[in-house]
Amino acid sequence: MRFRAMALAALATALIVPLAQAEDGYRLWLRYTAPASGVAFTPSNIVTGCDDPSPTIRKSLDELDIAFESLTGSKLPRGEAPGQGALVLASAACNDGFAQTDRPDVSGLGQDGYTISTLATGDGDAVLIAGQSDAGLMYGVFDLLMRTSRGEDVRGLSVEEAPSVDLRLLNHWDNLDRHVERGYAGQSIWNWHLLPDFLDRRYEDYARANASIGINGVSLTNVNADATVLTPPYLEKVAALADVFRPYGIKVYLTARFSAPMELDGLPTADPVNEDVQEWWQAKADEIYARIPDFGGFLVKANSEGQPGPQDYGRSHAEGANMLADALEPHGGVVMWRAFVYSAEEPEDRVKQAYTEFKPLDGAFRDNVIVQVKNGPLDFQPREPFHPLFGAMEDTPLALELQVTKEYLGFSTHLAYLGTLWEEVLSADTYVYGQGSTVAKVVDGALTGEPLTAIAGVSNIGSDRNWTGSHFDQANWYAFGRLAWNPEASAERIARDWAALTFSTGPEARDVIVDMMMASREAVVNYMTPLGLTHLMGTGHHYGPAPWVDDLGRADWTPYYYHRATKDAIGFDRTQTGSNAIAQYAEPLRENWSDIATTPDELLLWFHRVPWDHEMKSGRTLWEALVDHYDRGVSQVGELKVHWQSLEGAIDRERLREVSAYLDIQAKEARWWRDASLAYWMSVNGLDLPAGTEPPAHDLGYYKALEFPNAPGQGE
Ligand code: GCV
Repeated sequence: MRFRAMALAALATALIVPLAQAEDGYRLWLRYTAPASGVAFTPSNIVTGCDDPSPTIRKSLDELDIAFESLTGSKLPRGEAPGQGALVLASAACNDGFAQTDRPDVSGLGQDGYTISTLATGDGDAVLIAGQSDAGLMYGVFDLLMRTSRGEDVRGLSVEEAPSVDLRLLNHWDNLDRHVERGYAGQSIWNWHLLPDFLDRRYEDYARANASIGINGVSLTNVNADATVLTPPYLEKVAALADVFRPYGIKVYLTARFSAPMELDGLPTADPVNEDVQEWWQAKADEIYARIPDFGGFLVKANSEGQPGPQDYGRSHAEGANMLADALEPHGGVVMWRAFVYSAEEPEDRVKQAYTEFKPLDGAFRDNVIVQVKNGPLDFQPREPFHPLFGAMEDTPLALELQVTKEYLGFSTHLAYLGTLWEEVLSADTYVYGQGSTVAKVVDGALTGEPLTAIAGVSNIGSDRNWTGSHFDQANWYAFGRLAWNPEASAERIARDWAALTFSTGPEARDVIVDMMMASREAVVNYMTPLGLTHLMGTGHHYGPAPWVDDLGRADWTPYYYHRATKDAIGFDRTQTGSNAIAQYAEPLRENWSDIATTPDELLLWFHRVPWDHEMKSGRTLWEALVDHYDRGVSQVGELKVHWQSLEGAIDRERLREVSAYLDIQAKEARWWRDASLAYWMSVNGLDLPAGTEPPAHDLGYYKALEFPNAPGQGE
């Protein structure tokens, strides 16, 4: 029997080793494979400035071990004193082990900042990574490892880095039953049933990945919130996750259901001015902090899409947020209060409503409240103008909310690199503080002077082996972290770094991948919602085209509400003659966007109602231009496929094959989008397709009859 067991163990090892190296995407951008040019610098040893490093520094040392073992075949030895070729780690709390003359100055680097520089020692030059905090030091370690993985020589480097934004959060829309709202990568990674006793290894790998890109907060649960997460058994589970994340500098946040005092403890009301309600939340905050001393705070969706909130009692969003803020304030917690609200009564153009609601509340929020605003005024569409609240709230900290999961951009099957979408938003000029008042500068506090700054990304992470449902969607997680750290970073530079870390450091293959990524989002816009069209997706699940839908419970959930196509014209008039949504923007945007001639083509039908025969800047009619965009989108996906196939032999076969199959799905669905959209527009405008254009493969009835009751990620 003993022999049998050993034989089985040996077999298991033989199976596990190759599987562990399988190109299944599990290792994300932390693959630590030797770059094509070789590892430029392998330190002789690692020296830390303290005998008893903190958990964060210990995790940094573990990461160096994992990385160098993978990169070079062996871990770096530990050294006693800095010398020639050493890697030296120092922070304010880990500095006193050095001789006075060798002691690095770590003051002034800020909470999460770090430097990588040369440390001259009596024995030659060492590489120094220094952070004021241990978390800063850890970010520096990851930076050095990423550079080394990309083939850079870190000797002689002089890097000084600090994040521009304080709170860099992932928002999971994960339910307690592990369904992920708008999730396309399997179930939630939080296994609530097995927590707190079983800690999946994934939790730590998730934390490593987040720390490597500077993410320092995680809201665990859906904003369509379940109060159960605030009960003692669940708080114990949350505390177990917080313990895993803490050494990586990551705090946990929870979504707070506004009606929790009623649901959990039978209070007759959740009115924020009621003293019992206030005391309930104070006691709840005390209870949470007793278990999780560094708890980040609450994320709240209130009075939006059926969620309870202060308006149920005639109170304002500020009154609701401030009540929670008062409960968290003694513990240092924050409230992230979402501005994604629109009235149940549909009083005005939906894209105006958040501004109408929140602008009058500017200055009314407590200092520990951040109003969290989606990048555009509608809802994470493939393209929207930036949200007019950016710049408009001069006395209120605003967090930018981005959607990493691709609810409206083809789920996880379509290749759509969101770095370019986010760069477009962040670099958009609000003009509120004069030219150059970009959204990035509003969000990072440079213009407003707000002391509290935040960016949140709706997570695309799930239990799929590759974490995000597709290999390329990992890039969106990565890009989110990089842009949250530095909202002025270049999307192309981020794509290049990611491609080198995941697929190839060989410049040719890397450049092919970067080119594909950079073109991908515009391709999606072209075949889904060109020329400023928006919200044309299937009802509820948002999978595929359904521009014909015009009869849902409320008009502003229908595609028709947004395109308003008739025989003569298409588009939503948001100028002075229409809903006047442009009045929510500053000059000169207001003036530019009032006039069709000065409105960029990509926002044309967002702001204007335009006759089908309108002559575009290109000289074509609107109809011809629209058809051309659909065709372009389809052919761009075809090009993505050709580029991808050219990588055969340059990247591993497993991922080559998987991405290839996904691109085939995307090609099929791009064609579906084009054909269904054209069939519908033609049924409305009665126009023929321009000469030489391929007709839709089916008639409109075919597309209308398609149903997808089991499409993934649906909401309640
Ligand atoms: C969590 C959109 C999504 C909803 C989501 C909502 C929100 O409407 O379709 O699933 O709900 O945004 O951001 O709150």
